[in-house]
Formats: sequence, C-alpha cells, structure tokens
Amino acid sequence: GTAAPTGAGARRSLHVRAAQVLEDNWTGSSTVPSRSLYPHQWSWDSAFIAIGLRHLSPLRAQTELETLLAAQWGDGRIPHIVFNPSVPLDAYFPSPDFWRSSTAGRAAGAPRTVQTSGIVQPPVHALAAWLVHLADPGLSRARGFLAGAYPRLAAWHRYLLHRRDLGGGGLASVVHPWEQGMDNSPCWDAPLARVTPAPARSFRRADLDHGAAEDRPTDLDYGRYVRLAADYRDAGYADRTRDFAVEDPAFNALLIASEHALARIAAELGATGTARHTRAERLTAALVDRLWDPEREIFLCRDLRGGEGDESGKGGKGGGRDRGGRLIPERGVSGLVPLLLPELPREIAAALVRTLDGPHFGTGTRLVPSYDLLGEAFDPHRYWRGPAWFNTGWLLERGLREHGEVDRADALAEAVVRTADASEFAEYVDPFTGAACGATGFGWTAALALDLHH
Ligand code: 9WN
Repeated sequence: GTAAPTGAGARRSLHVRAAQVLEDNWTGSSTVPSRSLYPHQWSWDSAFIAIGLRHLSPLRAQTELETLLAAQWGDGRIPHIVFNPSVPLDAYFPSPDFWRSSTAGRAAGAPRTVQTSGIVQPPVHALAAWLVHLADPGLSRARGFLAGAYPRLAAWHRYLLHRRDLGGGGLASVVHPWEQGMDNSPCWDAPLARVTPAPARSFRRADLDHGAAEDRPTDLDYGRYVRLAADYRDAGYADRTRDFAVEDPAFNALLIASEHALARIAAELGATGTARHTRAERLTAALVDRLWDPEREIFLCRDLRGGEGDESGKGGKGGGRDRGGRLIPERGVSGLVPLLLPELPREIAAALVRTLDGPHFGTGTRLVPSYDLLGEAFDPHRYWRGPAWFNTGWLLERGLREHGEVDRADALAEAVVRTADASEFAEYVDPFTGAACGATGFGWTAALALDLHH
C-alpha cells in the first residue's frame, strides 16, 4: 500500500487527532466513551481514558477519576455508569429509571444526588490513579489527588474482595456480563443460557439507533441482560445468592494489578504497602489455582452455578469442579490478560505468549481478537465475539513488556497505534483487516493510542 507518513509529522498528527477525540468527548468533568452510543460516564472507560488524558492534561485526568469516585456507593462499589442528568432518558438503555439507584440501591448506600447503574465494571482504577499521579507528581501532591482517592479505592477493593467473593476461593465474581465488560463474549453463553429472557416488548434498545444490529449483541442477549439486571435491582443490589456468578480472569487480573498499584499509592502517602503486595501475590496464586487451564494454555472463566446436573459440567479434565462450579471451556481474550501480572509463574507467562502467537489468537491477525479464531462462535464483526478491541491490546502490550517480550510488545504497540488512527479511533475492529466496527471517535481507543504513542 501507500507509505504511511513517518517521523515527527505523523507522530504529531496522531497526537492531535487523538486529543481532538478526547476534547470532543469531554463534558467538563468527565469523558463519554462515545457521543452517540454511550453519552454518560462509564467506569472502566474512564480509567483507560484517564491513562491517555494524563499526557494532555494531568488535571483533567485527575478530575475524570475524581468524578467517578464521587459516585461511589456506601458499600464501596463503583457503579458502571454515572448518568449525565442533561442527557435525555431515551438516549441510552438502560437509563436511570431502570436502575433506580437512589431508591432501589438505598440499603447498599447508593448516592442520593447522582443517578448511577447498580452493577460494577473491572477495577482498573487504582492502576489508572497511580499512572495519572506519575504523569505530574507535583500537581498530584498539591491537589491531594492520591490522598483523596486512596480511601475510596481501598473501599472499592474491599467490596470486591469481601462482598463479591461468592465462590469462597478468594477471587471476585461478576453477577452480570456487563460487569466484566465483554458483554456478549461466548464465554458467557453457557451461564446466560440458564437465564429466562425478559420479553422483547418490555424494553427498547437505544443502541440500535446508532450501531449496526449485526455488530451488536442480539435481542435474545438483551432480554437476558435485562432480566439479570432487573432481578439484581429488585433484590436491592444485594450480592448474596445471585443465580449468575462467574469468576473471570481479566476482572481478577485487573484487581490484582490495581492492588499492586494501591500498595504503591500507600507508600507514596507514607504508609506501608507490604500487606497489599502480599495480598496481590496470594490472589495471583488463587487465580492460577482456580482458573488456569494447563492443557489449553489459557485462563478460563469459572461458572460458579454451573455443572449441577449439567452434562457440560464435565468440560475440561475434571472441569475443576472440586473448587466449586465448573470451568467454561471457551477461549476468550480475557484469559490472556493475566499476562499483566508481574509474579505470574514463568512457565505460565511463556504458555500465554505461545497462545497469543498461535492459531487461536495469532494466525493472520493484525490485532488480538476478543475470541478464539477457531471457536465455533467466532464472528469477526460482532462485538466481543471476535473483533479486536484496543483496551485489551493495551493490557497485553503491558503484559508482554512486563515479561521481557520487548519485540512482541513493540510490534503490538505499533499495530494498536496505527489501527486506532486508521480506523478513526473505532470502538472495535475486524481483527484481520483492521476495518472499523461500532462507534468511531471512541474514548479509550484515542486515549490508549495516545499512551502507547508516547
Ligand atoms: C454496557 C462503554 C461500554 C464498555 C463495555 C462495552 C459496552 C455497554 C453497552 O460499552 O457496554 O455497559 O451498552 O453495550 O461492552 O466494555 O465499557 O464503552
């Protein structure tokens, strides 16, 4: 093809274009993932966005996280959406009148003044706060940024490690696929199949006003998402006795990485972080013990409610059922994300790199797909069932670098930056061609390309 511009000119223009996306999506106190599809503040989006924003404005990056933390619930949960009251109710579904956080979430300590959802998203926040601090420690100290964030981040981790340890093995569970952030990943198909969908006429999907139906989850998926969320709401957002409970490798790896970051934050504030580092090491051991599949050489999800009198309960050798529930025999990109962890056993890190390069994720791709190329459910355009996403690319780049795979990390960084720019900062892309899918001008795509470009 035609030679792409190289050198300082190209570098500057990518920087300018990415900065423009983040400027366009900035509301004054936070950044929306997309002006069209997602016109509110999303939890893990904000964490990734802050990581890029710190290169443009450390103050805006700090503010982004502070706005999110201000919507924290009394029980420690950080909601997955903080609603913007000036956006019309029908612009996004489910809207505040569905979640009813300030009434249904009262027992769990939902804030009174701001409307939020009642579920959570992956805990990237302490990691983001630490990286944002490092971008301008002087400003951070002057504003008391870490001192303000620390107790909230600590309460967030406490919530996940206590209220969400539904399997009793030390890991946090998600109670809805939206919590894990890879909504329609085939990893969720089996646990979701047990959920009776809410009738299609009982809700209206606003996402189809902006996104192509064949690139989005199906109506049947939505019926199940709605049922699960409504049941959780109707139980006052109490975490005991959820029918859907899954231990996910990426969610837990991010919790562990954030626990390490929280240890560094504590040390910066003059306390000792040792206990947190030790806990992170213990959690890493639990992750390996409960979710590692040595034959497939990837981490799997554990369906805590699966396997009871269920034929597929035999999935995998022994299915790991002695530890409660069963492992879901599907390869999702989530199972590669633990590469991020510094104290992962050497042989496991090496196995993950093999899987990343091999036929399930590597062969013929430009960026890492969200799901197994050889899996029956693989679809290069449908959301989390195959397309490549930029946040997982960023996490895997970090993991490769962490484990000394410098050449692979450099190549992935380059591919992420080029594909982000060429796709107009798409939400996700065809993993083979890099063709844009979903929204363009997507927040974390711009932010993370900016971060890797630096
Ligand atoms: C539901 C905002 C979010 C991301 C998720 C992504 C998508 C929402 C949706 O958009 O989920 O939370 O409406 O599909 O799957 O990872 O945080 O960008």
